[in-house]
This record gives sequence, C-alpha cells and structure tokens, in this order.
Amino acid sequence: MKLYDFKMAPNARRVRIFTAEKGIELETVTVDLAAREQMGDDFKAVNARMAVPTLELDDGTIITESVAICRYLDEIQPEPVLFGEGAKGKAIVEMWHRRCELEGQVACGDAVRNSIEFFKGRAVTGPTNFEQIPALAERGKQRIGWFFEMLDERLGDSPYIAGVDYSIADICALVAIDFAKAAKVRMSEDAVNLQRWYADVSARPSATA
Ligand SMILES: N[C@@H](CCC(=O)N[C@@H](CS)C(=O)NCC(=O)O)C(=O)O
Repeated sequence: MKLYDFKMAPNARRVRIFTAEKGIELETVTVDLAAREQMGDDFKAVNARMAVPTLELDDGTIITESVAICRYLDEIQPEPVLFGEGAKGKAIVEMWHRRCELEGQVACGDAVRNSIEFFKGRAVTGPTNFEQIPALAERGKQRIGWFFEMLDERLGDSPYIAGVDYSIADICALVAIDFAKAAKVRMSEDAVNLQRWYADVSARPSATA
C-alpha cells in the first residue's frame, strides 16, 4: 500500500494525522504540488483527477478522496475509534465532520484558492483550469470567521468537537484552521474554548504528521 502525498497539502494532512492516530505506517510517495507534478503524465496515470491524497493498494486499486481513504484504513485498523461508536455516536461524529468539511474546509479552499497568486488559473483542484473569483475568496474568509465562532460555541460545551472523544471531526477542523492561515484568517484570542481545544489537539504527536 502506498500513499501519494504532499507535505503542505491540507487534504493529505488529514490522512497523515488519521494514520498517525491509528499507528499505521504507510509508504509515501511525494507528489510535488509546488512543481505541479500532479499535472504530469506519470501522476495522471495514477489519478486522472490530479489530486492528493491518493492511496494505491497492493492489488493496484486506487482510492482517492481523503475521507474514503480514512474509511478504508479504519476498516483495516478499527482502533482507536475515530468515526464514533454505535448508531448515535457514529451519526454525531458524521454530523460534526460534515460541518467541519462543508463550513470549514470548503470555506478555506474558497478563501485560499481564489486569492493567492500560486492558484491563478487553478482555483479548483482537478483536470479543469478555473480562474479565480475574488468575491469567493472574500465570502470564504467571512465563512471561516463564522466557522470559528460556531466551533468556539460548541467547544464551550464539549471537550472535543463531536463529544468526549477525539474524532475525525477534530482532525478536519485542525487542518482547516491551519489552512486558513494561508488566507490570513486566524482564530480570535477571545475564542477561549477554541483556543483551549486548538492547543490540546495541536499538542498530540499526530498533529505534526
Ligand atoms: N476532495 C478531495 C480534495 C483533494 C484536493 O483538493 N487535494 C489538493 C491538495 S489539498 C490537490 O491535490 N491539489 C492539486 C491541485 O491544486 O492541482 C479530498 O478530500 O481528498
């Protein structure tokens, strides 16, 4: 099994943190996104959608999408539980994870990819070249602010985002918060619950993965 990876890519980081939490060691192959290696024929033959993370199984099966990769790894290494337990627990983790993806990660993608020079003409990952839309960057930044407020409120009631246990929702939110720095959006010092949680999850050894 090998993971096509790039250190600075937020979606790849989600998988690296997940595997670190699980204690899974994966062979990794760096696809240098800074050098646009994902657009070269060699990598396109692996993943025509030109994105990392991409997991290649020993039988040659290719799995793309960070959450699909995490789901696969979770099946082969169920402990520790990161997708919740039981009908209610799994649904609650899924609910918070989806919110962190849609309200956090996607907002960060809009803010970063529609503003910084490097993504000119490449505002969307994938085979189609899209121009930047500055208004989307502005809306993304505003949405990140709302996302941080929502998390701060939630974390006033709960040690972790989905409840008493660390989960994939925490991984997604941590990665989004660090990604938001590229759009110069940072958590407020007044968001004390969010700051407390951020210090906690950032201190886990997996956070450096
Ligand atoms: N929905 C995909 C998104 C993958 C994605 O956007 N990957 C980015 C890195 S974080 C990428 O490979 N970008 C290549 C590009 O910008 O051309 C997932 O969750 O894995």
